[in-house]
Amino acid sequence: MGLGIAQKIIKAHLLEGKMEKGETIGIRIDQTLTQDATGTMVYLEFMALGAKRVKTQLSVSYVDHNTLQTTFRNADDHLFLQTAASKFGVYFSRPGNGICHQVHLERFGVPGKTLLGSDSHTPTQGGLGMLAIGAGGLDVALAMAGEPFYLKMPEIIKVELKGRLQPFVAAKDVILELLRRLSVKGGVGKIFEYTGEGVKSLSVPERATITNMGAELGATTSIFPSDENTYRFLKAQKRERDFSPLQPDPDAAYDDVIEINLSELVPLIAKPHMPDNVVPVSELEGTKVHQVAIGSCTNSSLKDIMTVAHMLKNQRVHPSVSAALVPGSRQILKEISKNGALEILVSAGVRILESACGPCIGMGFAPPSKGISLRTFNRNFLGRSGTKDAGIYLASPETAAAAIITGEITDPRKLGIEPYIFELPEEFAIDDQMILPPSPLPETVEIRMGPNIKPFPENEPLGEKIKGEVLIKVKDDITTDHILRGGAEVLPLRSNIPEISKYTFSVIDPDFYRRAKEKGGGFIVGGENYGQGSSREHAAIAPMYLGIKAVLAKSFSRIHLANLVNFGILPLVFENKEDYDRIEQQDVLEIDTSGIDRLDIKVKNLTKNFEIKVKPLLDKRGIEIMKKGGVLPYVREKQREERHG
Ligand code: MIC
Ligand code: SF4
Repeated sequence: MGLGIAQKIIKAHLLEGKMEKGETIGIRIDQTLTQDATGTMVYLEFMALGAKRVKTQLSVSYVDHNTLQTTFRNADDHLFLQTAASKFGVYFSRPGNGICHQVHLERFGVPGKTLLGSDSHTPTQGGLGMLAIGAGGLDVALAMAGEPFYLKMPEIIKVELKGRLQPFVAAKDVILELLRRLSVKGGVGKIFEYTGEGVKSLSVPERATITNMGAELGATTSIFPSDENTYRFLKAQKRERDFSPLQPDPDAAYDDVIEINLSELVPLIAKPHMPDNVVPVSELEGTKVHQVAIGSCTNSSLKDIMTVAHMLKNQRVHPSVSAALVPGSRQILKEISKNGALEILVSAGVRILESACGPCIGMGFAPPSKGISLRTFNRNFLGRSGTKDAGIYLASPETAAAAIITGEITDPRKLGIEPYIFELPEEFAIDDQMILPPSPLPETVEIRMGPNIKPFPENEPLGEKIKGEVLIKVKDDITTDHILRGGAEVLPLRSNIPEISKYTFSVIDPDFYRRAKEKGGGFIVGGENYGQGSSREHAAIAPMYLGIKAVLAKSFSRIHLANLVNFGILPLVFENKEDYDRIEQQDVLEIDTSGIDRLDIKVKNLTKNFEIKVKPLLDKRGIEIMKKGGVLPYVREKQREERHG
């Protein structure tokens, strides 16, 4: 039986385990990527591992999430990241150079290689035919130190694309259609591999929009073949040497097949507060819009921005709309300043923001109270924009531009505008001066650590009997934004766990921190897909710091599950989902872990006097990690043993 693209890459990088669905495998990581909001922890962890220089082929540290520098904290983080990168052998993309995924696509992604990134949208590089996976910071630190990356061999889903997109229907609508069909849980434990005739009509940035937002399906990653379009894109980046073709074998076997006819798609939109709450734009036509934002790692490519500029030519921003545009990278900003698109956008009245994540992670441009904001982003979770009672809608740049003109949700096909045909430039405006190479003399580099950078706390080994209260019980699809939100108030505290832990669950339960402190820790009870969304390991570290010993849930998201294990928090799934209904906040539970080696964990609800049947989501390595109190002590001990033969 032949292999698909993902299997081919995994096979070529397999270090441990069998490439069989559900088996734990360890793969070699060629490249890593970090961003500032998760990156400070990654480099602190790298140091805690005793590592000196990265062992990957390439590692890049980006500053894109928090570039506001409202106080010394943020600027200190940047300086720490810059000096750490220089010392450890990591390229450093300075603030202002662009969003990590966009810049990586332009300058570093290579078909056929593996990439591990401390950001959930790392799969963006799947648009280039790379096997790119988002992970918690500690897993990225380990990969930088040369350790394999461990995951469960995912199912591989073939997405067969037929036909071609019609005018004003965009790549964004392809992934919104998948979200509509499959939901935010639909991709957990899966890789989506795109094939079929329709692939040829999609450029690399369009493919990257689709693989980027595959993260919202909960997928491990998404990947496209590497073909002539990939070559053309790399050539325009003067990187044709990085090209290699990659196609599935004709008889490749897949676990499932999904078919999408691109010709039949219509403009789609996700309603508040989940990316899978998708309906056709036509259903919401006439809804008044207060603000429109174009940008984020999903939709800030040159094509996206040129499309918007084309639609806004000789138009003006509707007086009741505030419109902002975030170019994905400095390269794109240079390109649109050269080709006249910037002039069109500014003339129309669009506000131009710095090339960074910006409003996508709540760093500025919050909507007004009860406002409606239409964004080309990938996430519309409650409160993420900075305004809890605002309604965030997600759509394509075409649909966003239509709303900028009319002031309301509008099907872009109805405006009578000529469709835009994007031509990839022969050569992009390449300029790498804001990417600093690492120092050739690392011993001379001093790492600068400002007062906001605190060493991260470590956990203790799991006790045999753990007693405590259920501190919070939450519903299905709780995101890491619910657990530990982003935004301008919280992001500067990412290097300071004692401080950031005060915001744990603050979006849904402002009293959580006080309770956790008062009770000296306890347990969390979750519904399905607990911890979906971002890769931020702070959503595990802060609860660990507050003494959370276990999370009982109906199911977990992949990255958050790995983060919980990495920090020694026991992940338990209910064997009978009805037991979820029988537990209440404040119930006292007792967990007996003495049978952990046999995966036999006993949980008693002492308040209601019944036994809760659970299954720990641990493989062999996971069991050992739990016994040591987290992956850091586990790896350190392994290294010690290796040194002593
Ligand atoms: C996000 O989109 O939620 C983020 C901010 O990029 C996160 C990373 C983080 O929390 O720092 C992600 O997607 O992993
Ligand atoms: Fe940045 Fe938003 Fe992309 Fe996350 S989703 S990397 S915050 S642009």
